[in-house]
Parts: sequence; C-alpha cells; structure tokens
Amino acid sequence: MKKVITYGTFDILHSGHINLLRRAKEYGDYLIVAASSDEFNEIKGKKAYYSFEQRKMILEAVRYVDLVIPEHNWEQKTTDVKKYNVDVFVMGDDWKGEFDFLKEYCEVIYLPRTVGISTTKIKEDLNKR
Ligand code: C2G
Repeated sequence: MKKVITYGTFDILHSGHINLLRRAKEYGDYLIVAASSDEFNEIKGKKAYYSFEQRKMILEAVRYVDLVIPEHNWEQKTTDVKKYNVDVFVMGDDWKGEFDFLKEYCEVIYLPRTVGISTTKIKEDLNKR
C-alpha cells in the first residue's frame, strides 16, 4: 500500500483544500492528513475558526482522506514519515523547497495552489457583507 501524507490547518474547508487532497491521494492508496492542533496554529500565527476536533471531523468526512492525525510542531514530519511508512509527502507549492530534507525518507511533491481562494479571503469577503 502506497501511503501519502500532507500537513495543514485546513480551516473552513474549501475547494483549494479539496483540490490539494484529491491530487495528493492520486500519488498513492492511503492519505494521511496531519491537521495542525490549536496550539500549533498559535505558533504558526493562525487563529482557526474551527477547533482541531471540528477540523479533524470535517477532514475525516472527505472521500480522499484515510486518516487524520494531529500536527503539534514543525519537527514531527520525519518521525511521522517513518512511523507511518509514508512513501510520498505532498504540500502546496507555497511551501516549495521548505521540506526537501524529507527527500532522504520519501518522495517530496509540491502541487500548484488553487488560485483565488483561501480561508483568509473567505473571512474577508464575509466581513464585507
Ligand atoms: N492550499 C492550496 N490552495 C489554496 C489554499 C491552500 O493548494 N488555495 C493548500 C496549501 O498549499 C496546503 C494545504 O492546502 O498544502 C493546507 O493549507 P493551510 O491549511 O493553509 O496549511 P498551512 O497553514 O500552509 O500549514 O507544516 C505545514 C503547515 O502545517 C502547513
């Protein structure tokens, strides 16, 4: 079984996230999503609208996702890749190059982001109404 992993906050799930998850799943048979914990979001300077538990539950309902685990810090990726026998690490290309150190353990793929949508834009647009 070919296992894929990706990381992110995935707050207010939108088509950009779904495009990423769908394409990530195409690289294998099993997709793990490491969703940022509320505490790690603070470290990332993000205030998610949905709690970790809500974001986890929503991600688990996505057809492409097989397992959701918590992302607690920047350092856990190597451990996760080994622990879950991951073959492919996938991220949007806003992170291009940032995780190349993982190439020692698995394939590293950066996919083009979906243009024109983001959780920040959704929040801004809703505030304008
Ligand atoms: N994404 C995308 N297109 C968008 C918005 C997001 O492809 N329009 C992708 C991002 O590139 C990322 C994933 O969806 O791969 C999740 O996005 P975020 O929740 O914003 O994740 P981020 O805060 O970048 O967290 O350790 C890695 C970090 O946890 C990544």
